Amino acid sequence: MSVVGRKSGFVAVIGAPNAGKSTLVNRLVGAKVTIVTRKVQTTRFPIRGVAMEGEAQIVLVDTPGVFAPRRRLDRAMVQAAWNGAADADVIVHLVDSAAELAVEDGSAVGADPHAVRDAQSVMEGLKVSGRMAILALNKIDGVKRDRLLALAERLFSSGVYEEVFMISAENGSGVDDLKKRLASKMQPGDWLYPEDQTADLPLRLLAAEITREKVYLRVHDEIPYAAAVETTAFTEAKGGAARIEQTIYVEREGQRAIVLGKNGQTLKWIGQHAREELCELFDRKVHLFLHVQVRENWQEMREFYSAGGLDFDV
Ligand SMILES: Nc1nc2c(ncn2[C@@H]2O[C@H](COP(=O)(O)OP(=O)(O)OP(=O)(O)O)[C@@H](O)[C@H]2O)c(=O)[nH]1
Ligand SMILES: [Mg+2]
Repeated sequence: MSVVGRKSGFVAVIGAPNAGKSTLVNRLVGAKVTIVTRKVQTTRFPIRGVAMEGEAQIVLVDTPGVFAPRRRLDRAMVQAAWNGAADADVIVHLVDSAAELAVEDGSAVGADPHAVRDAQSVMEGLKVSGRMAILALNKIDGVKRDRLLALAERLFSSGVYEEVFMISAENGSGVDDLKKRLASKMQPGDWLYPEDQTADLPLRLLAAEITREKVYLRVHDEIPYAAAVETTAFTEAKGGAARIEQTIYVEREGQRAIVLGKNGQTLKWIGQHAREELCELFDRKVHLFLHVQVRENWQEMREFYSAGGLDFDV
């Protein structure tokens, strides 16, 4: 039986790569549940974060960016994003307003040409699905007000949005209003998670994601998308510490050398930053051991997909 007054539901955050979806989910939750980098295609599988607003529990689903898929991993990521939207009670389409205006101006520069950063493909997907979404224009900290309003009008005229919010996921502006609105759209029913739980990612996976974030931050320019991280052991050590062993997979020997760096300096940096964050996240001492291994075909290995809930066969 549900407790009187309680409400809950799922909100999927979808959008082009780099729109700020993970930043928004972390901001709404008030804790880091999903990793953020300035690179496109950071999020690889749907991640749930739990936010509370009064008596309402909002389960946010961070999704991989929607773009024109090419490889198997791309296809699985894009499908996971749409599945996340299909299963949710509310869809938030997050748009990087600065990038969108750059596309309008013809001044967009994309490091990866197949990762189209505009709102069009998501808008079309919404049309096909017949679902209405909340449009959230993000990164308003970097755009002029009049251009923002014109952009809102243009996107809203597509007819797939019920409302528009203008926010900055980074500095929090407008996010409280959006959160209140999402809470009001939750349905009567008991909470889906304990009140104090913010994430539901298995610890091993979360730990691997934190390390992957550091790998991305440090060597993404040299080895775009070629790295994956797996937690191979997560055990108790002396004095209440956790012992975590992880393998960083790369596709070629040369990439292994890049991840290691001169005298192992790069790997040391990655390990140090990951360890610090893991200590904070798990609120305990962490001994982290990183290995780098060449596995040419990790993107074709089934277990990488199932671990993150991705479908291998798409
Ligand atoms: N200026 C500004 N930058 C932002 C804002 N929100 C997010 N960012 C930045 O945008 C970049 C991408 O953020 P993410 O949250 O990783 O974006 P994402 O949509 O999850 O990206 P993928 O997982 O790759 O699809 C990061 O460098 C963020 O710091 C914002 O409101 N303003
Ligand atoms: Mg993301």
